[in-house]
Amino acid sequence: MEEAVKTTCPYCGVGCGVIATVADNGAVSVRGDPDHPANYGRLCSKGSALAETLDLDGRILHPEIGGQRASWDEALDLVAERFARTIAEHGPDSVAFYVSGQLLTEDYYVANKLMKGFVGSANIDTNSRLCMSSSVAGHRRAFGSDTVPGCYEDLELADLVVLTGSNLAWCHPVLYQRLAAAKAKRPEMKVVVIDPRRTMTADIADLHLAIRPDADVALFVGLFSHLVANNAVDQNYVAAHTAGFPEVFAASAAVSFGEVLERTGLPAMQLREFYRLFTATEKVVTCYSQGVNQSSSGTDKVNAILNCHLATGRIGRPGMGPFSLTGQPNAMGGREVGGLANMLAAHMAIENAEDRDRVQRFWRSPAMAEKPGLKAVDLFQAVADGRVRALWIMATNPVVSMPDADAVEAAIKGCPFVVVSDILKDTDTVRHADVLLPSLGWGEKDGTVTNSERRISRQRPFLAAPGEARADWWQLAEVARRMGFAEAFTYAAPAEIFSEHAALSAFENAGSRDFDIGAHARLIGQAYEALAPFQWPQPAGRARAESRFFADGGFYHADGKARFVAVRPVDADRTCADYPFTLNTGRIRDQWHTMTRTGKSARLSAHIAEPFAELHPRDAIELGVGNACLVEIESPRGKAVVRALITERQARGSIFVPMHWTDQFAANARIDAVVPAITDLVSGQPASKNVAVAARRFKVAHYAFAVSHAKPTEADAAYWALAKADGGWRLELAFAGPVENWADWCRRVFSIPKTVEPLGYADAQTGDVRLAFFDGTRLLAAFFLACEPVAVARNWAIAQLGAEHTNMRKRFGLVAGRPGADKPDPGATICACFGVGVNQIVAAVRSGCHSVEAVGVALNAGTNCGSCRAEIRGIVDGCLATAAE
Ligand SMILES: Nc1nc2c(c(=O)[nH]1)N[C@H]1C(S)=C(S)[C@@H](COP(=O)(O)OP(=O)(O)OC[C@H]3O[C@@H](n4cnc5c(=O)[nH]c(N)nc54)[C@H](O)[C@@H]3O)O[C@H]1N2
Ligand SMILES: Nc1nc2c(c(=O)[nH]1)N[C@H]1C(S)=C(S)[C@@H](COP(=O)(O)OP(=O)(O)OC[C@H]3O[C@@H](n4cnc5c(=O)[nH]c(N)nc54)[C@H](O)[C@@H]3O)O[C@H]1N2
Ligand code: SF4
Ligand SMILES: [Mo]
Repeated sequence: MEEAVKTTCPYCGVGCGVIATVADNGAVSVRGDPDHPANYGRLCSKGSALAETLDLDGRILHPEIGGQRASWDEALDLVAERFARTIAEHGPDSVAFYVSGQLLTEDYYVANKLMKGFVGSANIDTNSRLCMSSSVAGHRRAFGSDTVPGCYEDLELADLVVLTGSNLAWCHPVLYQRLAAAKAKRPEMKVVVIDPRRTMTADIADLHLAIRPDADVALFVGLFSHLVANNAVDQNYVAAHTAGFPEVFAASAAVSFGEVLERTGLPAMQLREFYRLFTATEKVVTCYSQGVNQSSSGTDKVNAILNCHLATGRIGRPGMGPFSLTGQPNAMGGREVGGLANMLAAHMAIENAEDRDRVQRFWRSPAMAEKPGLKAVDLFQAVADGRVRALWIMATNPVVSMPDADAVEAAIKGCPFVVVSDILKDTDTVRHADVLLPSLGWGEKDGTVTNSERRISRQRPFLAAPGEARADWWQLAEVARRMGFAEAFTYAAPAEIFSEHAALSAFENAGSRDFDIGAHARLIGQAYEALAPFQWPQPAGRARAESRFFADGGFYHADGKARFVAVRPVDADRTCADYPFTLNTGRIRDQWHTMTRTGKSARLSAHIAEPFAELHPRDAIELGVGNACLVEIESPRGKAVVRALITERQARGSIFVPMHWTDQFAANARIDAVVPAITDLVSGQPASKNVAVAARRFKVAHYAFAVSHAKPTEADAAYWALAKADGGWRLELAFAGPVENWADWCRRVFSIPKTVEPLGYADAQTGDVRLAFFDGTRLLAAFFLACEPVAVARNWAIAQLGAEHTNMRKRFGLVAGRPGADKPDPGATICACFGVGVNQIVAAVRSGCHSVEAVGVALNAGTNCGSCRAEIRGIVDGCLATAAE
């Protein structure tokens, strides 16, 4: 019997409901949950491909100590003993946890309770430091609490949606689709995108402001002055519910329009138009994400935005408000349990003695942390210099995602005792673990997550635990018991943890704290199993009609008023003669972070299969970098080598490189090795989007492309980038010089038996080499080498892995590296769901499909998850424009 289980997508903070079905033969399929209020049935390309990421390839199936298989008892005893001993010898601050917004709330709650209430240190920080901490700090300064006031519906109800530092189309695709659909229905609705790059999100924008890096404070300070000058201030709201207006008024007045123009680099017309729209429109939502948070002025950027919404009283009402988009599936849940080093549980403050006392009484804890702990960057610094001597890393990959990543790797390597809980055996971080604990992954684990609009949903298991893998909360509770805290960690199931968390949120609360889910404090067994998605707050016995905050004030500072925060624009140009470019880093549509899951899907890997650097065409010319050449990016911290992608979407002087590639997928593309650990002074969040770098052509003698049935072993090449492909793997390569015997090289890297002779040729004149290895009618590997970037059609070559090569003509066709006349090259994949390539779309446009919809009818492209619709529109528009010339 097929079983359909309602659960939640494990990727972005939109938090879409998913229905997973397991067929009798074990095959899993997923679809959007039509009843879930985040997505109403929609899923993006990553959500739709979830079933392709669930295989057990590379999973850790049992604990390991020093690389050797161990029993759970041995591993847990060792972790408890080493942590206890380190604490006894060096004090509670000599140990630390580094956790993740991808933990479930239950896991996170237990980790935080153990460290802050029982170890007695606040040295627990999380990858949310790299993600949300500027928003948390900005919210707390303005509101007195870390509250996101609005909900998703506001984006549909607004007349103006401002997206700043957010690539919503790629990073929160279903929310983007909801916005795009609302705008299609009400074309008078305006969208403004503020981003130094022209991203796919700008596709639906009425106005795109290509702002200079980190000029956001200037932009919003200028807006504040404009609102005041044009009588847009809501005097009643400001008088009744806020404090600090005069100071901000004075600070803003000190920044002239001319200064704003200069700092933002925007044309005056555009800036005026944005200010006019914002001033004239009552229903405004301002959404922001990492272009705001990941900055040395991140917290000020947040407050500059909040100031404008507070001044106009546009907050907490339908279609109005500031909206911080959370990145990870449970970034919000992590904030609820107080997982950051400078927070306490249930939105209480660690620096507040009453709060500490309250939590201590509730937990009956022997040793409460008395001061904030180390924030991520400082934490790894403390690991490096030996202040932290035992570290537990859970559900995050800091060797890839932390700034100054090589120094972080060295710190982890040098740490006397490192525990890693992960699902994969081989990641850039896992490889340095002394103790490796196998965790449950999505589909196996059981608990709750909270999305960007404060909606708590269940993640339910539908697969059996593989091998000996166990839940993260269980691992933590077992170690806590072994450290002597058995009574406080008796949990037998996640429901018990959730109800304790809910009870703490209501404990001595009575409306004094925003986070209150007391209605669920006695949730057990079946009720927890059946828990439907709900938005907080949900206090016990006091039904709340409104799920938004602050329309009528009620802020969480002692006087109930919000604070305006006087912020000043700062000079953020870090470039100099040696490092003349600004490196900006971020995400692509179809990969998730360090690729440990999305990298398993051939379909998702087809969208962009290689690490790249987006360069402006004029910069590329000056650097002598042609399209598809390799480019080296260097800062004083490190280097990376990636493919050049030349595009007008990129501003001059600025380079965009994705954050995703790891040492597992490329030779040298961990971009955080290049990013220095510059942080926001208030939040401690690293500035990942504004790095001074040098760029140059990476000179190589040969470029190559290969497809292989077997996973290639580590290639000794100057450059390589590996990706999953249908029927095997694809490998981009470059070599500094010739290799003695190319056939032998291929045999070694593609695990081909010595007995298999290649079909192919080496052209001494052009330097081209083409080799194909067959096992009967099946292709084992094909290798194409040239002195220029290899022009062979990638999708065609990949398709040969699955094809039957019945006769010699076909086999020679492969070596010639040309698609047969019968099989045109589909080009780079645009629609991941149906595998439709750019060439196919261009052909469809040429044959009369002049809209995204028409292309959809002809090719199905863009008709499933819709994530690629913006790209299809770009291709259609591009073709039509070319045709009109
Ligand atoms: N496909 C995909 N989706 C994801 C993720 C993923 O890995 N892959 N990760 C999730 C997570 S954890 C997060 S945090 C979110 C992040 O979601 P986003 O914040 O939307 O994504 P980013 O690409 O990091 O950065 C957003 C934009 O900020 C712009 N930017 C850079 N500097 C500035 C600046 O100074 N000012 C302004 N206004 N903009 C600037 C960048 O050009 C970039 O387009 O995505 C989530 N969704
Ligand atoms: N340069 C640059 N750096 C960045 C960013 C950027 O924009 N630019 N963005 C930053 C942001 S916003 C974020 S959120 C981080 C993300 O960076 P990371 O958190 O380091 O990235 P992930 O790949 O999501 O790491 C999750 C790890 O947990 C494992 N895992 C998956 N599920 C589970 C589970 O259930 N339990 C356990 N124990 N393990 C599991 C995965 O295999 C993987 O190793 O990167 C940050 N770094
Ligand atoms: S938008 Fe996509 S990645 Fe984000 S939760 Fe929904 S399906 Fe998952
Ligand atoms: Mo994030």
